[in-house]
Amino acid sequence: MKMDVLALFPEIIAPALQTGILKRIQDDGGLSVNVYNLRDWTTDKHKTVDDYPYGGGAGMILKPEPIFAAAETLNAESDAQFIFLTPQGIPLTQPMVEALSLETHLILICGRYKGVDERVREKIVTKEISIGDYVLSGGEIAALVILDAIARVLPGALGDFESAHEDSFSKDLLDHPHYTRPADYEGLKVPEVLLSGHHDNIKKWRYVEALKRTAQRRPDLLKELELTDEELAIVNKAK
Ligand code: 9D3
Repeated sequence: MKMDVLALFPEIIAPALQTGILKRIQDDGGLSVNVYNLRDWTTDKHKTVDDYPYGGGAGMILKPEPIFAAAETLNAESDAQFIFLTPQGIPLTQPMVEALSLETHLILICGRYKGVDERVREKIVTKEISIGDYVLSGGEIAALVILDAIARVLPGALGDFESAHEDSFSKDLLDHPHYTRPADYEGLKVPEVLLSGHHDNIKKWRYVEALKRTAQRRPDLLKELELTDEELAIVNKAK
């Protein structure tokens, strides 16, 4: 998979590509990322990327020319998906991340200021994505969120153990609690069942805790699941 990122502040994104899974998957050849400064596609001596909105009003608008010029260069093979990061986009979900991870070439366009000239949306953009209902100062951090989320689902990113051994039935629930040593930290004890070595009981305990936690914090997630009477009893008690 190839990803190009067009941004006014590429320095927000670049260092994160040099660490963790994002670095490893690039080193292993599973992902190729390039971050570009939109200013590099300007042609005037002041490297102008924005201008005042027609019709008036506060705030600046990203000019179409540098974005069209960058798009032409970066999409020489004409097979890329152009993703515009914007608060008006479809809210990002894990199924969207998984679908995007199957693409061969993504070009992420990061907005800044008030937005982008509408003709960019009409002629170039194939998908508009938001990362949630809060206001950022630009699309760079949203692009990084998408890069990170995609990188970790690419083949080879996690190592087979973690991905293959994730319990399939608990994947739509919040995580159960986790503990590590010591078994007694200043009187705070790890639940006995986890020390018992009884794997069926441990599995059951973890599932019940995940259900309870999901019922308390994210009841919306449970609406998607078909729960048994036993599971419903756990959920109703947790509320
Ligand atoms: C006046 C209306 N504002 C929208 C709430 C204008 C505006 C604010 C912030 C336009 C752009 C931005 C910058 N945000 C992004 O570029 C952005 C974003 C976000 O703010 N929240 C969630 N996802 C994203 S993706 C890109």
